[in-house]
Amino acid sequence: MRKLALPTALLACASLALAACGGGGSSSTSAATSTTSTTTQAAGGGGKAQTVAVSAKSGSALAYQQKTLQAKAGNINFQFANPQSLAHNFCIESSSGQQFGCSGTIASSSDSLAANLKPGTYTYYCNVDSHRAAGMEGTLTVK
Ligand SMILES: [Cu+2]
Repeated sequence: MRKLALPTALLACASLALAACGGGGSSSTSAATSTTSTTTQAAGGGGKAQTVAVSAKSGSALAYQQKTLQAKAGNINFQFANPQSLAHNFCIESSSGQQFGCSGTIASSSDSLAANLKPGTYTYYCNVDSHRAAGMEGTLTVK
């Protein structure tokens, strides 16, 4: 009996969906019909993070090469390149002033800043000294 039982079980497994035999982990069979799930607003529905390139102007201008940037809502990886020997960075704030961080302050190099952004209009700027006031900023539109 025992010798037969095991192969039979294996056969049964093989003929069924693999998940039915191997898994068994998700014990979410509690049929709770009363609770309404509120987890449908999970963040990052977009999947992979997109990459948006931005750079400081060459030369010594206190400005970015791009006056505007566009991105899709979700996880965004901003790749900031600074060809200047003068240090700059790349920071983001929302139209209401919420800060989303800055890249490293770098010279003759590049760095990245990751942010999860909702649709809206944002400002990106360099927070080194008075660079922003001098015009080192731009508008980021997230759709
Ligand atoms: Cu700067």
